[in-house]
Amino acid sequence: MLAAVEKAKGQLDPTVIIESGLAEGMNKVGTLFERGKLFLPHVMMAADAMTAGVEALKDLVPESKEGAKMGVIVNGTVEGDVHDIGKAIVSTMLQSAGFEVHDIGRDVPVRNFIDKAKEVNANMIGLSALMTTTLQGQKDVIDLLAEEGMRDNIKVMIGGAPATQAWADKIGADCYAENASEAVAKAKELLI
Ligand code: B12
Repeated sequence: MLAAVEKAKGQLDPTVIIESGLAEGMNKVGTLFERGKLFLPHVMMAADAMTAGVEALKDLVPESKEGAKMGVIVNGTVEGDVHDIGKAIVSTMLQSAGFEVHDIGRDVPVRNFIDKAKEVNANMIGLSALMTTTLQGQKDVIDLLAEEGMRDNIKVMIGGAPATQAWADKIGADCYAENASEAVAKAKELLI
């Protein structure tokens, strides 16, 4: 897989390799897993390959010097949820679009999103959740932001396979994005 990434490196834009190559492959593995054709070890191997692929391309994704001017975004996967492949792609794409991105990882406690946002003076928080059971964590962060009196100053963008526009409306998020390209477009809409 890394050989394929190396081969594609010189010919395609790194964001295209990530979205149309690596993410597509991961989605296929997910579908086959759901149909019972592949098992957890296969998914884990694919996830490792995907992470290594994104890592190998990271240096090619330009880091913008304009970042702080376009907006500061704290991005993470909510508490109880270890899925971080899609979230990492979103972070990389936002960064390449020119935002200053602070990726705070996965299984992130509610409070840590707020603390990091304060620390870096964030304009937006991105919340990823890949399981129906962890979606609630997105609402918890929004509720705590309101409690801390920070809700008016910080936009919230949610994503992850079980998230929807209807869920975003229900919990009062500012936007929902289905994939990384849409996340970039919506962040631009809200922050620039
Ligand atoms: C890979 C994977 C894993 C890997 C994760 C590795 C990693 N480092 O992330 C491993 C093997 C560790 C794993 C573990 C588990 N998994 Co899993 N996993 C998957 C799988 C197959 C693919 C997810 C993925 O990476 N997709 C590829 C990426 C590129 O897509 P994506 O994540 O959707 O991200 C895109 C968009 O959603 C969006 N996006 C994502 N985040 C964000 C954030 C923002 C702000 C925005 C705007 C957009 C956005 O943009 C991304 C890029 O386009 C899914 C199945 C699926 N079809 O989703 C199951 C799935 C999510 N897992 C599932 C489960 C149940 C588990 C486990 C509980 C399994 C177990 N029994 O132990 C554990 C979870 C433990 C925990 N506490 O979290 C279930 C969840 C079911 C549910 N209730 O909703 C799924 C749906 C599989 C299934 N059908 O059963 N898993």
